[in-house]
Amino acid sequence: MGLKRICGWIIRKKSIGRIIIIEVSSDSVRPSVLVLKEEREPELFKLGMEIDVGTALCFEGEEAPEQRSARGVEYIARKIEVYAKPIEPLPVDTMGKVPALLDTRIKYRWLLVRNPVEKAIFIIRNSLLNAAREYFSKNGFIEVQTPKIVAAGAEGGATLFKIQYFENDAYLSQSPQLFKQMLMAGFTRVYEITPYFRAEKYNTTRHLNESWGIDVEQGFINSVEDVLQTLENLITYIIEYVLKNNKEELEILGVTIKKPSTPFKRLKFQEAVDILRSEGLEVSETEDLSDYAEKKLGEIMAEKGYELYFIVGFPWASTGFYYMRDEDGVYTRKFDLDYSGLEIASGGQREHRYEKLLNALKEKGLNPENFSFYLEAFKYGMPPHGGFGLGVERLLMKMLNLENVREAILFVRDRTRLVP
Ligand code: AMO
Repeated sequence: MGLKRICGWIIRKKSIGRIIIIEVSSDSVRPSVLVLKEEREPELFKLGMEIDVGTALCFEGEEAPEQRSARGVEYIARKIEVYAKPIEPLPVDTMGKVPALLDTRIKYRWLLVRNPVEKAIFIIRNSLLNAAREYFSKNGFIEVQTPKIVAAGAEGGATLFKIQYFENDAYLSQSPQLFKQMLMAGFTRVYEITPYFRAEKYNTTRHLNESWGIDVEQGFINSVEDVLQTLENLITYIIEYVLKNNKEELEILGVTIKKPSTPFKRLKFQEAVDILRSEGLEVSETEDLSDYAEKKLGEIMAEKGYELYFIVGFPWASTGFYYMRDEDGVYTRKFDLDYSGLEIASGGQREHRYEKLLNALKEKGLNPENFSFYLEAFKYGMPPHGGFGLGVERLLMKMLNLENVREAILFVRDRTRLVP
């Protein structure tokens, strides 16, 4: 067995007579366990006496022939280099034995990622994004980047963050919607992994003011079904990837993710309304489902064995201007994807016909002049297209059974948090 060099931070130190056991948190989810024996390595043992929890170090060592620790791989050290010692006791328990309140976890996330549970969540977040990129690259999507400082919003004026852009007012982007659609004038499949900035004032377990989305747009589609298929395949790919690559992390979190069964149920919006009404809920036929109705529907669908399901055919009155309307004018080709009672994505087929799009903007009370840069892209051969936005934090939250969306992002931006 060869010599390994591992760098990290001490998260636990225990002395038992002439033995010191040091747990070092590194980049893998389980700590490395250094066993120092006075008899065997007196110099390193002496050093071990002087260093404590919080110290940043590197060590060279080899795996111990007898592995006794259930927490991580045990090493016999040959060399220890100390890089930094804490100048005061740590404000939180990085070993993870004392559970911290969510508020503390958010404040000290950068320090708590030393603890296996917190680290596991963000290693899996990384896998989720790796899986998505792998899926896209295998399926002919190219990654694009669109501006985050914009002149007009796509998702409604009330949730725009206004900023000063030299002499003009500008906004932080709520969604790459307008830009990913414009790119359908020259690419057939694009995706973007992007922040969404939304000035939503409410404080819920499912909303952030800065969240991340996986956005897709694909052209030359036959129907919205092509888009549903892409999202279904993407979600399945991500979950299978995490199940395959993150066994240890899932074990540390005590989470079992069910492999999704395909095809996901496609429930018509009107069917969802009827189901909810039959359960005694008051539900509007023209508005988006409330959080409560969405949750209730999740319970009903779970009883029928559906964890992931699409709600398709939202009423025009409830959607953004850019979704394609059915012939009846009442319903649209907009859909949501819900995961155990939480909307994790929405998307649909878009209106690609210039005149109809212009009318849709007007009907929604928007000024076409503010969207002229966008409208122009529909003049020169815009094919039928569609796509979706998938919330990274919400997907991670549901996969890992987290209670609050704030547990799924390193640095939280919400109604009350602007630092760290
Ligand atoms: P929508 O507004 O539904 O659709 O957003 C897409 C997905 O992004 C996530 N999300 C959020 N997550 C946490 N906090 C928030 N405040 C927040 N807002 C959105 C959700 C949601 O399902 N342009 C369309 C997408 C499209 O049609 O392509 C859009 O943005 O998981």
